[in-house]
Amino acid sequence: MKLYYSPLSVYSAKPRIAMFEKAIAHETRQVNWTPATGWIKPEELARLNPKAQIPVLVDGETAIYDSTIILEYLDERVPKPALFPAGVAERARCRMLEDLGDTLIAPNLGVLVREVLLKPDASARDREAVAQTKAELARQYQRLERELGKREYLCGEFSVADISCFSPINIASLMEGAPSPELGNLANWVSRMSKRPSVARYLAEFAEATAPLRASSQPASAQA
Ligand SMILES: N[C@@H](CCC(=O)N[C@@H](CS)C(=O)NCC(=O)O)C(=O)O
Repeated sequence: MKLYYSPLSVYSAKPRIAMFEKAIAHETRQVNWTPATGWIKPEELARLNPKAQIPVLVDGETAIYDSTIILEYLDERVPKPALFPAGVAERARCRMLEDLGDTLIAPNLGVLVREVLLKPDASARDREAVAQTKAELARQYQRLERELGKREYLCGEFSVADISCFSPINIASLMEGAPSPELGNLANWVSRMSKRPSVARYLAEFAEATAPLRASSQPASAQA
């Protein structure tokens, strides 16, 4: 198998963590992003995915795009360890929580990249846009706090829901969008997730890829 992805891409983290979790050996083709260029896409990406987006998984003659579809494919192709719960209702809940990460948390990252990461000088930011985004993130974090309750993972066992919610929370946390530490269930879950070997491996790759961005987003006064 071959994965087109970027360590900076919120949706690419999903197959990356799932493939580490399932110990699926695979080749990779990294797609780069810089603030100056945006995504630098390989010419074949539009052929593999009509949306020309990452991630894309190529398995023999089959190209699969969209992180949610890729995770379903991987779980059917390599069933163990399972990334979906067993019961029908639990599976539906798991898919809804995966969707929460993908469509209610991740879309807030655009504003944080534009207004926080790329504007180290806070006085230049669109304060209202940042406040609205943080308020929306806080609403979703409160929901996750309730969904977690006393569970170790969102669906009991580790699942696609954890992967999908963790990725945007981790990226938002780099740009002033971290969950409040008062949300204790969520804070414990973030810490548990970060120590899980598949996630820790992804986080090491993420830290390496974001080091130059983190350095350049420091206000001039904080730079060495
Ligand atoms: N729903 C898709 C979204 C994929 C997506 O938005 N990928 C971004 C990177 S995180 C991308 O390729 N952006 C480039 C573009 O849209 O041109 C998924 O879950 O895979």
